[in-house]
Amino acid sequence: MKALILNSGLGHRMGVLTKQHPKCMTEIIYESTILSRQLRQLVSFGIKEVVITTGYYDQVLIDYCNELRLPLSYSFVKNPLYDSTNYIYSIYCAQKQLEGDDILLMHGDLVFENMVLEAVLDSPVSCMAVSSTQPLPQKDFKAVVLNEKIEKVGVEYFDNAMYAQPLYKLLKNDWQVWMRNIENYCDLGNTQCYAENAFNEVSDRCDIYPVDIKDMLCAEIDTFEDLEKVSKELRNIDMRTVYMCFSTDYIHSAHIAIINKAKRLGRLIIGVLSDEAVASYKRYPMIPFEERKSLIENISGVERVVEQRTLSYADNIRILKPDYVVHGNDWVEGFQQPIRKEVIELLNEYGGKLVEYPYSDSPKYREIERANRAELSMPDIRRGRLRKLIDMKGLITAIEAHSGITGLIAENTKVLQDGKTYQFDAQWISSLCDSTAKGKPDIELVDMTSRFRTIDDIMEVTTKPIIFDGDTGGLTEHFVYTVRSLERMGVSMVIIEDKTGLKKNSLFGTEVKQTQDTIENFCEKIAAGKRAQKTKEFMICARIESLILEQGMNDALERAFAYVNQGGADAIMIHSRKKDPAEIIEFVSKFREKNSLTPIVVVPTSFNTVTEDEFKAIGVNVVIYANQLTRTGFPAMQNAARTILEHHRAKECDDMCMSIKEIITLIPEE
Ligand code: SPV
Ligand code: MG
Repeated sequence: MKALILNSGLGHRMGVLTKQHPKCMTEIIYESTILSRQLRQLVSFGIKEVVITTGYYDQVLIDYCNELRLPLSYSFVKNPLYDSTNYIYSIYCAQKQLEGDDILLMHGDLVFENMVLEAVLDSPVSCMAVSSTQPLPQKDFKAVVLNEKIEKVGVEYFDNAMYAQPLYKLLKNDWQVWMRNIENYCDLGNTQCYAENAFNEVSDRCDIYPVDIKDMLCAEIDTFEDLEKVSKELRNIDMRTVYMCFSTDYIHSAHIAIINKAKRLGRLIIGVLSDEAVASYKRYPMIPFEERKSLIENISGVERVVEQRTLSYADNIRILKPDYVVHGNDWVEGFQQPIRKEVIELLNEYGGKLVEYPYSDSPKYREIERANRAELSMPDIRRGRLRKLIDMKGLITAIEAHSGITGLIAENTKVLQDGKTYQFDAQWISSLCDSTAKGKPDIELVDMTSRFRTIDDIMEVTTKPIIFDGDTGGLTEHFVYTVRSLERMGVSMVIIEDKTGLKKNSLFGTEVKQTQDTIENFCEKIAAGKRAQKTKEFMICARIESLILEQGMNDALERAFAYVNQGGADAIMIHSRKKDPAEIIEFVSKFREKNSLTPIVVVPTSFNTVTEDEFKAIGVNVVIYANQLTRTGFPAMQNAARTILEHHRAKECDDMCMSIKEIITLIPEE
């Protein structure tokens, strides 16, 4: 595509302003002239070749273009008869330079906003800028539209006519038809009319369609009044702001492409999603907020970068009141639909606009994302992430997983609520659920080799950190090996409970005989585990069973402080099987009076009325949903099995089943 700018004319009506240079060199805003602004616009749309017809002060014009030092290749074509012919003859002079290419044709005194140029250039067919909302001018061009095509262009038409401006995109074939008739005109000495007169005769073969620019700026500068009016409008246009938001931690060509489009609309402000919002919406960010922010700050044309703390744009839109919000059209459907709806509603409140560009979902970018996820699943990267998430969010959640598929549910389940996204931060490999899945009781019967196999199955298909239920940790001499194995596998935390002998599930409480370890022994077990570990990040959490075994609050607290201060535990878990959360709340507040830093873990299976926010408010850091997938999944299976037996066929079971399509989408393809 080549641009053709017609600049041969005298521009008489501009008086002194065109005494020493052609009209296109008139300053229109700050240090921009009509021409320099047009040329910069062309550069920003990726146009590289420009044909400029000259005449009046031609050398001044050529020197000026060269001094602008823009990445454009110019062909200057002088119309030697510039003072006695119209631009039809200038085009005729440039016919060689205009052969064989699509042409973007504009008059040299035309000023338009970028959205106009974008609409024209985006047209898949030849087109002309017209407006359905601007009044018909008395003297200037109007276009007659018939059967959706432009039939005639001229100053004299009023019926079926629209406001029109000499800005065209002309595909090669259409241009050739028009050009041939321009040649016919000039060969016959018909050089004082508009080039459009030649078009009007061949419009049945030269298919130009109207592009409606409505109220956007696209105007010729013929007089001082035009200059004043358009300059003022441009000042307003230049003040417009554009807002976009990025969650990405790497920049690829599609990001640059959409940024380039967005910055044409105005001063570009980019929101960078906070680490917490990225982790909740997508996955753990590969690089932290500050680095992502500076990455974006250093992209040319980005004027300002601000933090966006939720997936919802609401807060930033209310503060910044951007004229435009730019986004890919991928959010028209799917998960982000409500976010988009909210953006539109907020923009409507003050007349802002949402501009959407086609989303580029190239396999190349999906490959990068896959590589990032693969990295997050690696042991060394995964292990330390639990601690980072606790530091980042204050409170994190984990859900039980006991197989690859339950791991995928923990990994991929996401909910959008009130402009925020929620997903689980980590996975809990419960002894109860792991044993149950194997049809065994929860009494440390399933050996470590088998438990590690479960971890491996889950790790193979997920990226989220893993908290391992280590039961009592077994003998200290065995526990040290367990620690090293878990660490090597990439597990982030092991939780061991302070019981000895034949351990039973805590939810039996005192209904079965269970023995609590001594403080000294248990501290030594923790300390041995800490000495054995090879990395800084691996965490050993001491689980206190005093409330389960009805040993009282003081015992629980004494043990908690000893396990942390003497044993060196990285976290503590306090457990209770009461429905009433009172003893948990009391424990947490008393522990926090003396220790504000050590993470506290809770498993609210019984005391399940407390919300995550309430736990966070009292100082809890990790909430584990320890068995809900098992307790919902297996009854559903029992029910299905019973239904088939009752009906002697599977039809009645169908409504209870997930479709094959759904089950397939649960499992991502590699
Ligand atoms: C488990 O999930 O195996 C636990 C938590 O240890 S609880 O069942 O509540 O004891
Ligand atoms: Mg357990």
